[in-house]
Amino acid sequence: MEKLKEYRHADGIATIMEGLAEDGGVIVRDFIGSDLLRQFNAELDEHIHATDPGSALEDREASAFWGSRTKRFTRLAARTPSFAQLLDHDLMHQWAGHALKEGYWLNTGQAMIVGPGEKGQVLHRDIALWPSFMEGASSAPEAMVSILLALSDFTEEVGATRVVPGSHRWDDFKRPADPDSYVSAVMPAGSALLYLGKTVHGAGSNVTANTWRRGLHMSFVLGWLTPEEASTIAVPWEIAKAYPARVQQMLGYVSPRHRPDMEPYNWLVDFKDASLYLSREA
Ligand SMILES: O=C(O)CCC(=O)C(=O)O
Ligand SMILES: [Fe+2]
Repeated sequence: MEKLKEYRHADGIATIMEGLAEDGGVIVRDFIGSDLLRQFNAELDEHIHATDPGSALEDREASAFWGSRTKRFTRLAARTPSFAQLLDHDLMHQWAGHALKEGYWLNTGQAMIVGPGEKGQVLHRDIALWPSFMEGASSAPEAMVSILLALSDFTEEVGATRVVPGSHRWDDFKRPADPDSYVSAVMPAGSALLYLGKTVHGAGSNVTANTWRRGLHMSFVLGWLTPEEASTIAVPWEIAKAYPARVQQMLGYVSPRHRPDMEPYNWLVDFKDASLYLSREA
């Protein structure tokens, strides 16, 4: 396989999910429109400038994962209103609604800005954040849906994300991936790589002299799993209260439900939906 399957936003989620079931990762062109793309990049500029490349963590393994010439930061819904728009993306919610039937919320939103000279990231599965799901391998329930949004053109040279097609269907997730078995998600800005938590992937190497690759990761996870990012702490209610209800729910200001028509069972305040407590405070 030389290229990932490519769809357009207008193809609809049912068709896109067929490709995802097969390969574990597909490209959707025009995932966001040109206005949002421009606005997003403008809002991110100051934060990219203010962030140093390299890991915030001392741990060597973490540094190898994070890279030394990559800028990463989170708290995106507090820093960029554009991210709140992305959190409300209909196609993303159609997908999450099908894949994560017991309810879902935001796992994390991260800017991943790969700089010149960065080496290829170690290939990995994001679902490794919840070790029991690695044990269950392909037979574990679907727990996570992710995108890597291209905010600048993703070429082989700037470090387009690498994907190992079909790796979500392996029955042993301890089996190491052949380092050359990947396909690069080459795509123009505004497109997104859609991939599963079980799919082996990693950032590519940036061999350019001075071109930064602007990528943005957003993932949703089952509502009964603890997300990577503590969104209710990262994004104060003073900011979140202006956002639509679905965005507030992604951030944890509305309690996740096992089904939309059910009362929530977890992430409660006084046994009730967290949002009721907030409205009482108001
Ligand atoms: O930046 C990329 O292309 C992928 C990064 C990634 O997979 C991660 O940090 O988990
Ligand atoms: Fe990853």
